[in-house]
Amino acid sequence: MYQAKQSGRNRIEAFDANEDRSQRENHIKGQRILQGLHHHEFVLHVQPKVDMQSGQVIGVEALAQWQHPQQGLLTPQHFLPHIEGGELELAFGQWSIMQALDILEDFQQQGLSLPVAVNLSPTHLQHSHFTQWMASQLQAHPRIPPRLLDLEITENAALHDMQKMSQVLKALRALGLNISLDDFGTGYSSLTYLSKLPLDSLKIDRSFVCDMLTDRAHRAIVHGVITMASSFGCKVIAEGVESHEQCACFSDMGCHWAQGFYFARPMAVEDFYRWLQTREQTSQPQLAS
Ligand code: G
Ligand code: MN
Repeated sequence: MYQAKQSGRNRIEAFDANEDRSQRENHIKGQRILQGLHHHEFVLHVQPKVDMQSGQVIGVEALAQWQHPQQGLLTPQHFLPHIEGGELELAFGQWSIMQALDILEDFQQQGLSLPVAVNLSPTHLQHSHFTQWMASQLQAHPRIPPRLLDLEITENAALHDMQKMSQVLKALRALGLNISLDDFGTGYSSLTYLSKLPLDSLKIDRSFVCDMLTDRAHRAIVHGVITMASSFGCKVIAEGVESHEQCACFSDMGCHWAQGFYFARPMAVEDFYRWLQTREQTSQPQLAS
C-alpha cells in the first residue's frame, strides 16, 4: 500500500514536471509563431470546393501555411496546436480573416466571384467585440459582398453554450456572412448543433469520408447527416475526398459538394488561377462517366 502511494505520488510529480515543460515549450513556440506573423512568414493557400455534378468550382477554403525560414513550408497541424486556447489563437484568427478579405479583393480584380472560407475557432465567438470587429473589417472592404466570406467554425467545447453561440452566429449572418460547421462528426452533440445553431453549411469530417466505402456504420451516419442537414436547409460538403468512388458514394446519398486531394491540394493563390485556367481548357474530373 505504502509503495502504491509512493509510486502514485511520483507519478503525480512526474506528470506535473512534464506538464510544466510542455507549457513552457508551447509558450516558446507560440512566441515564435507571433514573431512569424509579424515577419509575414505565414500565407494563406486555397483549396477548391467542387460541385461534383457540374464539375464547377463553387468556392475555396483558405488554409494557413507557415513559410518557415529554416524548416520550409509547414501545414496547420504543425503550428495550430501550439496556439489553441490562448490570446494568440485570437490574433491568428483575425489575421486569417484579414488575409481572406485580401484574397477576395484579388479575386474581384480577376473577375472571380468565388466564396472564400476561413477557419475560425469558436473561441472568437465568445468575445463580445468580435461581431463589431467583423463588421468594421467588412466596412473596410466595401466592394466585397459579405456573402463571399464563409466562416468555418470548428466543433469544440466553446460551442457548448448553444444559446450564446446561436445569438452570435445570428448576428454574423445578419452582416451577410456565411457560417459553416467544420469537421462535422468529430465532436459531441453534433445533431443538437445542427438543430439549434443557425448554419448555412456543414462539412463532413475527413475521418468519416476516408473509411466510408468499407465501414457500413460510418456510411449510415453520413447518410443520416446528409438527410437531416437537407431538412434543416443546410448545405453539406464532403471533406477529404480522394477518389472517384467516394464521389460516387456521396452523389448517391444526395451530397454533391466536395473538397479534397481528388480535385486539388491546397495551393498558392497564383497557382490556383493557373489551375482554374488549365481546368477550363481540359476535361474536368466529374461524375458523369
Ligand atoms: O479541418 P479542415 O477542413 O480545416 O482541414 C484542412 C486540412 O485537411 C488541410 O491541412 C488540408 O491539407 C487537409 N486535406 C484537405 N483535403 C484532404 C484530402 O483529400 N486528404 C487528406 N488526407 N487531407 C486533406
Ligand atoms: Mn476547414
